[in-house]
Amino acid sequence: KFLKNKSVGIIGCPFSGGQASIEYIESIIQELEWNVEFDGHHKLTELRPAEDPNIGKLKKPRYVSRVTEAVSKAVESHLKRGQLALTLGGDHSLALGTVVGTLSVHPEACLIWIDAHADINTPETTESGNLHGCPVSFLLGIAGKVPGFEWVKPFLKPDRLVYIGLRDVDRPEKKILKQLGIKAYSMHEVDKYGIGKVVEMALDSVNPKRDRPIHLSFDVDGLDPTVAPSTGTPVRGGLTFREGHYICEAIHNTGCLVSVDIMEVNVNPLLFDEASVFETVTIGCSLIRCCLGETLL
Ligand code: 4U7
Ligand code: MN
Ligand code: MN
Ligand code: MN
Repeated sequence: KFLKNKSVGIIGCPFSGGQASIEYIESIIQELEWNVEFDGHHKLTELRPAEDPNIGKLKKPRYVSRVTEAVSKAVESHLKRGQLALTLGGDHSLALGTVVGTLSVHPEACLIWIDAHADINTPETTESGNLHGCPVSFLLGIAGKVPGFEWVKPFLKPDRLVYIGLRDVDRPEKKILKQLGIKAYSMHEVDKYGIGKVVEMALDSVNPKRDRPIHLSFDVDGLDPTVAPSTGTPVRGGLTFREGHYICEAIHNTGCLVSVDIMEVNVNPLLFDEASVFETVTIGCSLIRCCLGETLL
């Protein structure tokens, strides 16, 4: 509905150890007869400032703000050319950039966030100071003023955001979700209703007429660690292999998908063994295929 042709622009974001094996992904997508534009991994480490002291509790604020701003421009440029924007990460703070990029081209877009975590801590509520736990608060405009992040606009409306897969939400995050009335389907609802019903309810809440562009931000830790082990903050009791794929298939079927993030895939051999990395990269690739319309039959 919103894309010009079967063309996908890949934005490779090796940031904080997150990388992805692009050659593999490219060949998968070509099998699907999508035209692939991949302009190489973005040289994000070059953006690291010489000095980057904490701002309040926030760690590496300047680095993150520069990287995410660059990523927002990359997403914007692919979308403006009518391509689907596919961002491979990397730290989930990158979604601050990808979502701003999507909203700047499609202000009507809604955001579907698949994650074990809500990533909605503010600079005040975060305990870890890690910005990958905060991107949603910046997107909603509730983060307050943090130097370097002035470029983060337009803001996302709370009723355009829905979560699936939550199971490790910090207490202050729960308060924010309640206060803003944000729709969230935790693993409890996935158990209770089944993934089919949950995805339908999620779409009904942010995209009732299926006429709004969709940005899907998929943190692989939304999946159970048994199927996506190489990720920094795994939490037991996650989405199964099929539940993850079903989400991508159903969202593809709306015809509204314009932008996809596959995030928190960590390929650092010092942190994870080869088999874990391979398994996680492989499931990432297969989620992408579903987002692009691969069907079982
Ligand atoms: B991810 C956490 F405290 N909430 O803020 C935090 F539990 O992008 C985790 O979803 C954040 O992987 C996880 O640091 C960020 C923590
Ligand atoms: Mn690009
Ligand atoms: Mn996340
Ligand atoms: Mn997470």
